[in-house]
Amino acid sequence: MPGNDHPSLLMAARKLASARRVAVVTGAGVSAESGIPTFRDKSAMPGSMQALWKDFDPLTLATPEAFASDPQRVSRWYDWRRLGCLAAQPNPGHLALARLERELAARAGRLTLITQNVDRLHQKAGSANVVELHGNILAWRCTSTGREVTPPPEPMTQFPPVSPFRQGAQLRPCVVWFGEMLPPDAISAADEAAASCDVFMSVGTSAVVYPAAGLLHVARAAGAFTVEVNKDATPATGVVDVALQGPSGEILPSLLRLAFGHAPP
Ligand code: BV8
Repeated sequence: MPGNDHPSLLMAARKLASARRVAVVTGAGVSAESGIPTFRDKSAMPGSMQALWKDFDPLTLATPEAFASDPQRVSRWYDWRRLGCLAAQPNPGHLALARLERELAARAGRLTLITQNVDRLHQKAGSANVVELHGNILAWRCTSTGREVTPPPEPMTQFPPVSPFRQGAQLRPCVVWFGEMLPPDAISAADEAAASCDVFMSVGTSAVVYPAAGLLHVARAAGAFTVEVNKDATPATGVVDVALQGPSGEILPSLLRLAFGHAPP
């Protein structure tokens, strides 16, 4: 991980300190230090949720076809993830992004936090201006009427869960599956933020899922200074102005300290 005097870290901090409009895209990596498994990172920490993850392939289960062919297996997988997200706590990376929103607001600036994650940990950390590109796992909706409900914070007892809104219908998680369109208001808000920011950051994402992965190119084309914070190299690493390699739970707090000083108590 780059040391605090690392030139790349210093340059990114300087750009953040003078920025007014910042757009950040986060992926599963930003929640990894909260114990929530990523999609493509197979390094399972024993005893964590990741240790159980090896039995499921997210890319085949996170699809409408999978739910249609095996609603019991898919809804069981999502309820298991939902309970893990409810129990998870924000890590220093989430908290640093919530601080960045406050620091920018204090300077008449604005942070747009665009997330691919469905765990709502950014909101739990205090971030307000969050754009959820892929929905959220805590709300579920009726497969017939589309009406939403938030199940209680305890294990579901029936798979797939039955809809309370229409006889014979089921409940599915309010997430965007592969092959499904993203919420139009979310993708337009994300596009607008990427096209009008001074600094764009890609944090904890393998940068392979579209259209989220395309936002970096929108920001670059618009002249933003671009930064990646990620444990491993990705297709974004060779594109950004500064690539900071390491855990976001360590790099983001360092970046904020260098840009804005120590967090107020
Ligand atoms: C759509 C919700 C119209 C469900 C998810 C254009 C080109 C190519 C393909 C397409 C395209 N347009 C559409 C597609 C198809 C597809 C797609 O992109 N496929 C990919 C796989 C090629 N996109 C879609 O289907 C989208 N829909 O565009 O509709 C359309 C449809 C079909 C055809 C054309 C147009 C819908 C995409 C949304 C899918 N739903 N999630 C759920 O959660 O179950 S995506 C899923 O992947 C999650 O949201 C996840 O967040 C997301 C991306 O993954 P990452 O977040 O990046 O997670 P990953 O594990 O991959 O990486 C984690 C990274 O963190 C790693 O790099 C690791 O090194 C790093 N890391 C780990 N620990 C740390 C860390 N970094 C820092 N600190 C740490 N501690």
